Amino acid sequence: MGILNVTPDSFSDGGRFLDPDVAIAHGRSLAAQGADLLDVGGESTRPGADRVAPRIEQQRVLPVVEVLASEGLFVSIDTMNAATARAAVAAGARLVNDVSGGLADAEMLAAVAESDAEIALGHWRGPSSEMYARADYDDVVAEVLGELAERVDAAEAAGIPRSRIVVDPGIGFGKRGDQNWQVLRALPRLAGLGCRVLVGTSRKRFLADVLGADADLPRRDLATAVTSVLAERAGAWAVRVHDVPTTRDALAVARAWEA
Ligand code: PMM
Repeated sequence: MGILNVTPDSFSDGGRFLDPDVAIAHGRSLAAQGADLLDVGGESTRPGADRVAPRIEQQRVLPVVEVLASEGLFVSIDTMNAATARAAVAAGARLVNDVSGGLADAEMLAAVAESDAEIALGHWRGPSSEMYARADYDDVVAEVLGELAERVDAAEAAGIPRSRIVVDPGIGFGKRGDQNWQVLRALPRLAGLGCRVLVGTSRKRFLADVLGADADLPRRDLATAVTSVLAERAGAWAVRVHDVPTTRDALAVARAWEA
């Protein structure tokens, strides 16, 4: 899954793709580099970020979703707003990627249920402005698995069959350094929920904790490729990355080893 952030303030690529034509060109290029899905988002979820009005979010993402979907590309919409999800699905998005797992907007699960879109439910403990304050766990793995299982149950109860549900452990969302590694080590257990698994480590701070805070983007992208290969080995269905070629290369090498 290639990341297409149409935002002024995402933490590694904010402002680069705010112009719709530039965003569309970048989406095409991610697809040409081997991304099977394009994840279009109009609201930054970086730590400390403020919420964006759905109207502004939609102005950013809808023209991009519409063009890329009309070209036959698999587009997902990264949003916590039901109204944006509905509008993006109408514009051709096939997956709603909600990092809040349907918690941020009470209408979200119903909005997806009434469409034939898929939904990715992220593990989340509150908005970016407060997520680290809530990173308090006795057993991070058990709590993440339990809370995600509740979100899957809620989605099913709203009328979305498990075959249309993807789960995501929400790396960096309400989790500090080592808690992220504990959750990643437990990915096979997450797959045990019976849904496809999506993992997003791309360029995140817990990688810089390993590499050193001065690690530049190429080094973070290499680290992302390593974690993405390990996630695939642990059963992930998709990995969400900024730099598609590096992760594609790493996956090809890992597959050659196994073949
Ligand atoms: N991370 C970010 C945004 N959206 N969606 C999913 N499903 N999983 C993630 O881990 C995730 C996400 C934050 O990263 P960005 O600001 O670099 O896009």
